[in-house]
Amino acid sequence: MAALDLRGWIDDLEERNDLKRVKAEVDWDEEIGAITREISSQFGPALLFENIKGHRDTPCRRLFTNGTGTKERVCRILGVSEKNTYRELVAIFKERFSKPLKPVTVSSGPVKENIIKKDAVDLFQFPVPKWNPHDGGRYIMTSASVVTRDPDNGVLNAGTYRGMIAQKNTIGVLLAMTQGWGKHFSNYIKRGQEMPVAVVIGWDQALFMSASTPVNHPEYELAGSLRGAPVELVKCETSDLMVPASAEIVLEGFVSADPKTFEPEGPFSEYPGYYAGRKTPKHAIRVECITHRNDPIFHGCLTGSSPGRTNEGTTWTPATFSAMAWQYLEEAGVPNVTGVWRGKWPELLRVQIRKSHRGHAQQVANALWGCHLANYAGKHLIVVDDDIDIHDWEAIEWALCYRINAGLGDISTFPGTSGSMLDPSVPSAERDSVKYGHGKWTRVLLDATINWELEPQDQYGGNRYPPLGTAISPEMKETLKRRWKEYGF
Ligand SMILES: Cc1cc2nc3c(=O)[nH]c(=O)nc-3n(C[C@H](O)[C@H](O)[C@H](O)COP(=O)(O)O)c2cc1C
Ligand SMILES: [Mn+2]
Repeated sequence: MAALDLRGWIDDLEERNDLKRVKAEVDWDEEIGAITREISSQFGPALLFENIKGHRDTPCRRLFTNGTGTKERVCRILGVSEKNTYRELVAIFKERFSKPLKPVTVSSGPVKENIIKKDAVDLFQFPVPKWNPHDGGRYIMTSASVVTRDPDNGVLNAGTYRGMIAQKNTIGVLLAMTQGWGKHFSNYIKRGQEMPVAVVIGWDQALFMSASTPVNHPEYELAGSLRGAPVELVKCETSDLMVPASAEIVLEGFVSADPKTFEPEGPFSEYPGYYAGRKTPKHAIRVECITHRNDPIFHGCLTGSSPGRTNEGTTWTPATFSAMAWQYLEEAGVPNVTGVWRGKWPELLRVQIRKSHRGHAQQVANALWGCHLANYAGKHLIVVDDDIDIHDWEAIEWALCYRINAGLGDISTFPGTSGSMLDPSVPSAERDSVKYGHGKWTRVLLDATINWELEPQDQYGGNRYPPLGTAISPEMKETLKRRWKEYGF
């Protein structure tokens, strides 16, 4: 059974000896981030820091991180066997993401135990790390779920978006107009209104997972589906937004489109494994109210991974993104998709198809590049036939070598598309969230399926490709089996 809130999850981890309470005094300034980076890269335990410099007497004293840092923990959150492979986890996420579970409303909950308003709001009371040496400041929004409501149709969205403390009541954020809250923001701008937001810090990890995945249903409904129990929500104090009743901390605030309200944000160690963004004025959340549990636990996470280095999201974002990409392809009507896999970084997606028509791989590219998942994924797309194992890089490499002929149109590029603001291969002037709404990518399709312009050949039994030259005939296999010892092996 999945844990129902952050404390339930911490108890579960502790029972299984999968939690480390760090009682030594640690500094929020780089030290927490460095310890977490080491432990996370070793796929070590979840961490609860209990003695943070300067925070022994603040209302919030403790910080939890790395809660999703192993595949086994991810399985546990889903309530499935820890032995599941990533291929199986993609199928499990795909199934859960297709079955949204409506949240329920309750009148109150522990998140309302403390209510802090207006001038009493002071974000520096939370043990927020400066996670990495060159971060622009203390990033309070890393694993937080940012809740907004579409003013046109009332639907709630929850997304994981980064945000850095600017003043005691303001947070500079990276607001991409292509993301869930960006779409809502453009509807508030149209009405000339500020956008109410609620930042949920510390709850069931199922919400962290659904809010960090470009899903196609409201995240609360999918968090409910992932954990197998509906999310219980209470109303905010300053807006009609809804938040989990047993969340640790909720920051309620507003975002304005007026550049006079902007605050400095960036840089931050980002998912590509590089710092991204310059310290420039960006949209800001003006926090007007904080509600929190008694003795609240702050929740944050590292981001960024490079070869040999990881963060907790690396254990599940490949599976959640693959599951969603597969689902979007099915919704778009692309037939015979037999596998999807994303590795550590979202830029490269691999899709396996049972090819049924010329242009099938191009259809995959069109559908993926046009869906919500493409905002931060699929700059490069590799499509292979169903005899190539997409979880096996050697098999992919072989397909890239012998099933691609650029001269026959197997490589296509699509310039001028919207894409990640955080990709260092794009000139920084081209990825200004305030000016352009998002970044800019030239996308590439590597169609590594057998090209159907190649005519079937009689000499190959009517196939387009020759037989595998490394195969041994069944008759000879029998002979070898019979004589193997005789050969002296
Ligand atoms: C730790 C972490 C930080 C993230 N920060 C941002 C961010 O600052 N801006 C952004 O647009 N997406 C960010 N993302 C990616 C989004 O969470 C992801 O695209 C998700 O789909 C957003 O929800 P939405 O689809 O409802 O917009 C982050 C993801 C993670 C795991
Ligand atoms: Mn969304």
